[in-house]
Amino acid sequence: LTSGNAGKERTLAMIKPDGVSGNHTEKIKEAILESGFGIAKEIVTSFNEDSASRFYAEHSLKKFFVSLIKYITRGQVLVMVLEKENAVADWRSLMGPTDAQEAKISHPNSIRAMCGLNIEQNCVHGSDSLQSARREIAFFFGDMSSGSVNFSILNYIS
Ligand code: RTP
Ligand code: MG
Repeated sequence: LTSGNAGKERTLAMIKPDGVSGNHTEKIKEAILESGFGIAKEIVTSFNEDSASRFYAEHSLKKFFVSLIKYITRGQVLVMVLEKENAVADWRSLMGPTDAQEAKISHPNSIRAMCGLNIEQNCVHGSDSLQSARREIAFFFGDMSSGSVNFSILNYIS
């Protein structure tokens, strides 16, 4: 017997503060489900400066880091674990390019084209590799004793 999860991969998707406050959540979730992803886990939460700096540690030396932390801490985010074959690459592809202005031209049906504003306020996040996906899923959903999630989970949605 093969399990229902055979061949499935998991990735971390996040609707960023501009996506949540802009009322794009339902539209984005529809696109996710229409593209064949399952939503395995889901939470609404928010970053503080500390948790945001740890989540985006790889960008700590970039010029845009301070601005990125300010942006990602400005409101609630919706974090999901998506499940499907080839989930990491397929979610990146559904999101579109980082720069939402570029997305509007080159990938007009992508989520960033629909909901994003510019290269920073681009509405959604997706893990960039299987390794990142494992780290990011553990960051939000790993057990509390690991110390990875020490910011408040404001609201659980089953
Ligand atoms: P993400 O991590 O959010 O899925 O986006 P990404 O892989 O497409 O982009 P990445 O290079 O990892 O950058 C992380 C986030 O930082 C902001 N950013 N701002 N001002 C800028 O030049 C700039 N570049 C990136 C974006 O919010 C980007 O998603
Ligand atoms: Mg990235």
